[in-house]
Amino acid sequence: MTAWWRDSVVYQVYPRSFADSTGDGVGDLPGITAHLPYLRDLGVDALWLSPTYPSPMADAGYDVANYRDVAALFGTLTDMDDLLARAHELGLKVLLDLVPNHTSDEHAWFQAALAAGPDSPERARYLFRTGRGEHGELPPNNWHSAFGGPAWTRVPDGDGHPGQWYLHLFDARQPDLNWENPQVREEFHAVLRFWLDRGVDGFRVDVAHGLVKADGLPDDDPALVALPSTERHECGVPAPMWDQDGVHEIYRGWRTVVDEYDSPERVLCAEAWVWPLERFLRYLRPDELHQAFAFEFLRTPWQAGPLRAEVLRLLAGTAAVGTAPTWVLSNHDVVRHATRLGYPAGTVLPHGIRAQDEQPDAALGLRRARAATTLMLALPGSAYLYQGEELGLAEHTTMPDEVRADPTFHRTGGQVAGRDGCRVPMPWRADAPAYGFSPTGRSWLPQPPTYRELAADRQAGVAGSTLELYRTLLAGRRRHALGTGTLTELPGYGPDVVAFRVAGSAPVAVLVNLGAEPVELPAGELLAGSGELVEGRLGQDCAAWVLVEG
Ligand code: TEU
Repeated sequence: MTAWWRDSVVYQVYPRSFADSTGDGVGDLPGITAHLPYLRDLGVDALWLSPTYPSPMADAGYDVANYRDVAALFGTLTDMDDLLARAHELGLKVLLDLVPNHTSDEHAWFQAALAAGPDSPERARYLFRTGRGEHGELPPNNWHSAFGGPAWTRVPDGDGHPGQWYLHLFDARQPDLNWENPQVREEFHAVLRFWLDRGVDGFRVDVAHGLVKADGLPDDDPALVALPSTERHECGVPAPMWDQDGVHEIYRGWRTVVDEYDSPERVLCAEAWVWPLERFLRYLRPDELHQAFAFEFLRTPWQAGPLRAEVLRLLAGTAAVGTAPTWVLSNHDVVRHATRLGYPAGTVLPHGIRAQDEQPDAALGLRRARAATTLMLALPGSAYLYQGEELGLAEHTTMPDEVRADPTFHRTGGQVAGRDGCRVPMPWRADAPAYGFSPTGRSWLPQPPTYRELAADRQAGVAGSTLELYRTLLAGRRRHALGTGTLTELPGYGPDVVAFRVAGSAPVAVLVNLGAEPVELPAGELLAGSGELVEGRLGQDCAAWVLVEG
């Protein structure tokens, strides 16, 4: 039997913004639990919760102060147990977000490290170094934080004078752990067990490619060090802080722990921004992580050639290591695909969009986003959805700067808008306060007025709505076992058409038309379409599934 995760569709819940049960304007665990039937009805197999641990929220919870509890803002451990129990009752699996690269500066270990001073065992759990320069006044190396600014912060010594520096690849409030330290390794095995024992079905692994740093923390290439992190990854020159060979031993250890829990099997999914493909596939070897997000697919421009090539390349690559791809189009770190695709193909988007930036063509973006999802959900492998994409939500592109919370915005002195625009609370009911997100109408980030028409209650049961399209696709994918199917190219279509035959329990033709010329559909039953047909033919930026003859 195929392992459940091989073809699962996982829905990412961003807890702050999913559903607020208390009225404080921030989503919480009871809010999620109350909406689990919605996720069951949508037709997903599992949910992944972005971090809900105690945290000062300097990076929306990706700064963990205690790995064995729940933040009061989100609820209690009992609320988490209730969520797990209810999800399992409904046949849904639950993944948590594990953040192993760094802790919060409020974690007991970091506080102890500050108090203990240089050369102490407490500091050895992190990456403290003496600075360069005559008085140690310069950072130990030239690395940059992924959020902008230097990757080092200096702390005072016991006598109040400037002392050592510590490394943080992200915010200064997210000190990097030292994974060469056996205590760190033991601690994370124990954390895995803590949650697996409570019934959690797996973890998404944050910054999976960052845990091990090059020996001696050498300078990065000065010409490349300031590149945004994704560009730094794909430039082809190895970086001393990413994708070091030593990281794989850590995952082999985790796999051993996770494999002790086998009914049901538990899963580890890597967030690893790693290029080229051969390096990326190393994370997916049979004794390492089960899944790793196909970010290269997410980044593929809306053009038939590159899309076709990327699908085939990733299927072949993952097959060579005995697994299947993990497709994704949106998450809490990237501009939502309904907005991304509303710009001309090949546009290099800034990290977040502001009112003064060029605005997307919203209708075009939504049309293409629906087509992109129609393609993705037909593909063999697993797929991750990000909350709200099933409603066709766009990025909030005109959010006032005063309300932004992403440290990227603040660390770049407002140069980079950051990720708040994709993290806006969900619209559930068009006519309720905060569109049903919160009983008091409060919302930690403002919702744009366009969310009203997109509210879940406006779309449920409405033929042709994005919500119903997702339901149809998820049901069809399940019925025809497309996730475990085999994919071949369908011959006979022009260069602007992506055309595949996916043979699950029955053969399904999947077509995406990226050209201006309408395309004839193959004979068979039309299972799903992302847009209206034009005289029976597939229009531009539309996709369809057709159940074809054997
Ligand atoms: O993201 C890690 C990561 O490398 C990027 O997606 C990052 O958000 C981007 O480069 C910023 O410029 C993960 C989480 O998904 C993200 O939300 C966290 O902020 C980050 O780790 C730190 O934990």
